[in-house]
Amino acid sequence: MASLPNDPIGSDYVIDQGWSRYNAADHAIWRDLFLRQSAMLPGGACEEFMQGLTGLGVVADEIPKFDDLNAILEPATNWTIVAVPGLVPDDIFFNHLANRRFPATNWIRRRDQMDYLQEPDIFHDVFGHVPILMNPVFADYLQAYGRGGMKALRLGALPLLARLYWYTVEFGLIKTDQGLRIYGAGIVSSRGESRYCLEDGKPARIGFDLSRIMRTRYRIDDFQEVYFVIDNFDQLFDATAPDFTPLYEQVRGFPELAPSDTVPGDSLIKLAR
Ligand code: HBI
Ligand code: FE
Repeated sequence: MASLPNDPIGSDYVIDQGWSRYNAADHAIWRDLFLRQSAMLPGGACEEFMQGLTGLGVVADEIPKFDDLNAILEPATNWTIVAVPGLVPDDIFFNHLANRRFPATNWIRRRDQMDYLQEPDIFHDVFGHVPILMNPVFADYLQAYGRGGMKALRLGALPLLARLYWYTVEFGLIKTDQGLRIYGAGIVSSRGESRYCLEDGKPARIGFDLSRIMRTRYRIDDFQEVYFVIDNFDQLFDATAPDFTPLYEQVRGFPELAPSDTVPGDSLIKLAR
């Protein structure tokens, strides 16, 4: 079906990045965000993220052009970045992921939003999410998540599946021989939380457990009170490969957990001191 003549977006919400419309102030905001987050990356972000960032050639100088990123990303893992105007409806979002397209917001935050903003902007989406898509296993995981999302919508299970996205794609930690490292985009793009999640004694860090994650509410207005830690990306992909239909039923039979709750069976990970 053809889109309406006055519909500038299209049914998939994809727009042109409009790179030439960024001004010097926009590029300067990108640069300042990039520089302060880069300072945290050594000893903070996981190796897969670092390799992705370097491999993509994302730098401080200016807001990246999606076409340039795609020229590297697509041959690497068959993902592409498409520009969208902001949050898109769930079904649209999942359809993009299921087709290995990452919808990235095309606008950048204002100076007074350097530390916090409620919606994703291009810095969160490109600096936070895209580098890890250079990793083949994570790339397959995010596609599987998109397929699972379309199914969860049909089953009325989106709130449960959204917790998996939150506690992995956005706020995931990974165990390495050098200690805990970050792979979640929400952390890696946040100045405060990138230190807090690895160093602060307050939040719990719990070994990855799919049904435990689906029972756990999350907060969007403050640093997390719990992080879930994977051993490696294969664990993430393998755990989420099966059909979730019976799991949703099982999880609905258990009480929900607050982010601050711990329960018997949690594998609590202590910080090395
Ligand atoms: N749209 N652009 C964009 N980015 C997201 O992360 C996003 C979205 N729409 C819906 C959505 N996320 C949620 O469905 C998931 O986080 C579960
Ligand atoms: Fe995000």
